[in-house]
Amino acid sequence: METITMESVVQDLFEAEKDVKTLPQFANEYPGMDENTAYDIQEKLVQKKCEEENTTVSGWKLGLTSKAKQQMMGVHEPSYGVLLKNMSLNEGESHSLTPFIHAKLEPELAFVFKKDVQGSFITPAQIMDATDYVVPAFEVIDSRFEAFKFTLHDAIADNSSSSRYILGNQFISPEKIDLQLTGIVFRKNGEVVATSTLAAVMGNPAVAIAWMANKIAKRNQFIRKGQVVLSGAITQAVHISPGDHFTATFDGLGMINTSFRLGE
Ligand code: OOG
Ligand code: MG
Repeated sequence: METITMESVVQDLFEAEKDVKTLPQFANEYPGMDENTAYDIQEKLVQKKCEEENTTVSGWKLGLTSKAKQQMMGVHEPSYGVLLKNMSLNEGESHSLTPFIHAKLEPELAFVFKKDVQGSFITPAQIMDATDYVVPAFEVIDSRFEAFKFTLHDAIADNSSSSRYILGNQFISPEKIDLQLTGIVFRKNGEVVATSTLAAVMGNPAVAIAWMANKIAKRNQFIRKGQVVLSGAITQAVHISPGDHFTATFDGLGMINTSFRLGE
């Protein structure tokens, strides 16, 4: 893809988010957009957001790490995106839906790192060793593409549909919980919308994080001390309507909750 085209794609994605409007999918328009180009676009988009929104990188997110999400989106492999400080929302509060196009919510497990994780053959055990604590999280995703429909490469360019993230307040060492069997109950307005266990995320969320560490190493990137990494959704994502209240209860890790409203 030519540099000039890439710049305009970055601009389109940036403006779509800012102006709360959708774009047609790129993949059909730019058949040459391979995975590497899609991550190039993501990198430029993140850089632009840091500059124009006066923010900095706070971590990473995995996408499409569970069968529920892959089937929902018709995609068969994971992706990653970058989290910024200004994407963080407080747990337990009500948030305005004004900045979102067609937001969805999904429960995830967040890993917060106490060491850098650098290298190309990172194992899940190294991820566990470098993790300070894990904490229940919600991710608000919002695709900049029409009808929330995209190819894997479209979504990668769009920073893996990232929008906001919410961390809970019960921190625990990953050694202290079972990273496969920990159960999750996801409720919307009091009704159970999904149940799962952490094994839904590639068998074990530490496997997903290790996958990402090795994937970003190919682009000379690494997880840094202090960064947060979202595992990828543990259940399917649920559309957010005004007035909705969500909770996710994690076995041994407590509950997180949040709600959404119209207006400011
Ligand atoms: C892509 C991002 C998916 C997850 O946790 O699976 C994601 C999408 O489905 O929009 O964040
Ligand atoms: Mg997610």
